[in-house]
Amino acid sequence: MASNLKNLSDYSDRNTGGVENKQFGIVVAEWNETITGALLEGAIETLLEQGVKRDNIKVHYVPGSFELSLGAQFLAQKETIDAVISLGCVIQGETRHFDFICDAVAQGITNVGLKYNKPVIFGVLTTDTMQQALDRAGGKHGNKGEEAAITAVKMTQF
Ligand code: DLZ
Repeated sequence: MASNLKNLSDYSDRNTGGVENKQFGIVVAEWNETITGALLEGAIETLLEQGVKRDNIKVHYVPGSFELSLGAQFLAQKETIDAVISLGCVIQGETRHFDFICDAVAQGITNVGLKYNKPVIFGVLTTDTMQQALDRAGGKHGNKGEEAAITAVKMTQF
């Protein structure tokens, strides 16, 4: 599995430098908020560890992951924002909602990044079960919010 080979959380204790004056927008889905709250905590902690100033981290909430693309666009269009981190958690249910939401948010976030020529990071868990989500939100597979934050920092240094 790819995540066994490379886990971006491994970078979180290495200060990548050069981010003191960078501004990060974080858009967070309220759906599955236990999980997305943990992702948010991991992302903020990591940005601070990397040297980002707290005042330079703007957090905004949207109802569900489907709304992340538009939320990300609202942030990306601001000239002051250097990178956007999108955090959500979609858990497979009995209906096809999962497929539609996952496809839409992955495509939507990609489009926002390309449209505004800015990093827009996909920090969305797409899991079969709540346990798999917990495992990736501070559990045995780390915290994907931290990975999203590291990815954002690295992309601002491109
Ligand atoms: C409707 C819905 C469902 C069924 N499941 C999730 C989910 O697992 N994770 C998530 O973030 N959002 C879910 N939503 C809400 C949609 O993302 C969206 O907010 C609504 O369809 C309204 O557009």
